[in-house]
Amino acid sequence: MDDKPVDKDYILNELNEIHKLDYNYSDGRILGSMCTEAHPFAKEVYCKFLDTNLGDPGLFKGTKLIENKVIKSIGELLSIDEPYGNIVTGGTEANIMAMRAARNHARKYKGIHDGEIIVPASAHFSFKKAADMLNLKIVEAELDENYRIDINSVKNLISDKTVAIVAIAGTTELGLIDPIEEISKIAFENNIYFHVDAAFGGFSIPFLRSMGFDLPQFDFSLEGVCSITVDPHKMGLAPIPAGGILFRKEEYLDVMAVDSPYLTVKTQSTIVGTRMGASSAATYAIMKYLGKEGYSKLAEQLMDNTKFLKEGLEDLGYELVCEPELNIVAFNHPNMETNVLAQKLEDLGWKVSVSKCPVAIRIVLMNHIKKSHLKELLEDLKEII
Ligand code: 0PR
Repeated sequence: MDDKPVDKDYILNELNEIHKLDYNYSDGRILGSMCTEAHPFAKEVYCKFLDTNLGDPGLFKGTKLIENKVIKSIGELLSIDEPYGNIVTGGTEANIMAMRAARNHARKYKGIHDGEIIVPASAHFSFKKAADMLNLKIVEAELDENYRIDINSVKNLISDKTVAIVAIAGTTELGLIDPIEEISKIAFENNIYFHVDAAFGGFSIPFLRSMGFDLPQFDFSLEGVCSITVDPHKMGLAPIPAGGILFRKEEYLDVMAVDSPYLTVKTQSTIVGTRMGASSAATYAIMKYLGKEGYSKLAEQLMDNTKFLKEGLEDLGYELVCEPELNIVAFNHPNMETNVLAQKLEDLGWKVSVSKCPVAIRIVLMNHIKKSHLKELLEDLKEII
């Protein structure tokens, strides 16, 4: 640290220089991100609430009210009238909270102390962190030939130690939706906590479904679903950080509550103590500002771009890994190693992402990737093939 104060302009210049090392969403070259540039209005509201702290909600009663309202609005999208939950830092924290609720619930009501969680092979790595932190064992369910969780594999893995089953609505690598209705039935019949990770799909599937897209049910309308992760900072156009965790019942928050003696509230169920109210305010603002109409338009437009890319790739002779269900396209060259293709694209300035299961180039068609960028990408891919 400097001994003496430094001039603002000097600091800003220095920071601007360093900031230039970052890629910009607006260049349309970031192909593998589930985040995108937040809506300007959401950013404006975020700044207004920067100092609010939901770790001590008695001091920020207004902001706490906003968090409750956001959770209720998201709940409405997910077919539940009275959800319980929080706006957290992202999908990772949301998934950790869900696994903590499941573990504590099973410990309290079933006496399970060395719990297992059944998680599809396609699950995001946040479940590995959750299992490690919560001392749970991950039991990996196989995928079927279409890269969705295999229902029989889940059935076979259920044991006396199972504290949770997880399924995904919008997988990280391929954007696929697991057969959540079927898994919900199995979980319900076996009285096992069922968590749906809709970090990516939660802000698009409800809108696409109401527009007539043929997508399966994934939300609280299925009686086995106990909690859902849904991230405003992915498809919700809210600024980072903004994740969402919604629970069906208050008891799932209660089993995580610890005493918080000197605060304005007696207990706290979140993992984080001091936590941002700005994320709730910004999410509230953008959801209200865009409305169902705005999100539907966005989701539809991104699906349109997805179709455009998919068809362009097929016309050029590239091989798609699966039929895209949401706005992710994964593909390979007919006879070039994926990593070689990825390197060629990197050399041409594209920031690509390679999926592991199966190995493929994976493009997440977020709002910053416009049709003009896709046309340029297809031109480059034409040269390569
Ligand atoms: N659940 C699913 C289904 C996810 O895809 C992700 C993140 C998470 C949970 C965890 O969310 P947070 O990262 O908010 O904690 N999926 C992407 C990933 O980690 C997110 C991402 C975002 C990747 C931006 C790249 C990137 O540039 O792979």
